[in-house]
Amino acid sequence: MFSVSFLNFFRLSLPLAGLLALSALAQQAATVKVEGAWARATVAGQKGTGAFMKVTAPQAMKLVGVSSPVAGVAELHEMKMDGDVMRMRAVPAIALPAGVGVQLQPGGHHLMLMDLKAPLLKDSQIPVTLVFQNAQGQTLQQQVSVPVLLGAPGATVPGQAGHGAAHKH
Ligand SMILES: [Cu+2]
Repeated sequence: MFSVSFLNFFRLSLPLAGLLALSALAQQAATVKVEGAWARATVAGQKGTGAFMKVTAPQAMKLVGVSSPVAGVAELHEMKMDGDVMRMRAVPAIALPAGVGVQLQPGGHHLMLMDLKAPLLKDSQIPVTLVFQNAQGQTLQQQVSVPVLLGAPGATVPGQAGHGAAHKH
């Protein structure tokens, strides 16, 4: 009797162990917190736009890539004042210190969606895949559904209202 029930237990526990291993992997790929994501709506003929969000990684890692099915090309960008001129350029990676919310925002680091296949319509949602590299060199991907808006949503990030007010353009 004991041997039969032990065998049944063994048969049941093997697939269960496999499922637990799979869910642990899935969780590892989804540990980065993304808040207040939005992409700027575009008009017909406009080929590029920016996407913005606050990204908080639980451990030090780097944002190393971005892609979206709505864009032929997607890059990590940085905006900087060069004398009196605001310039934008692609960067290979954006550092994410452990537990620190990094703002991707207009005027700073942002996600650039280019070669758009269709205008991004206000109040639609676009899928965006973020690619991270952790300290061990492993690549992790995370899918984000990003709302398309005309401008930054008001005070979506708690504690950042004053910051936003100080940076009106
Ligand atoms: Cu840009």
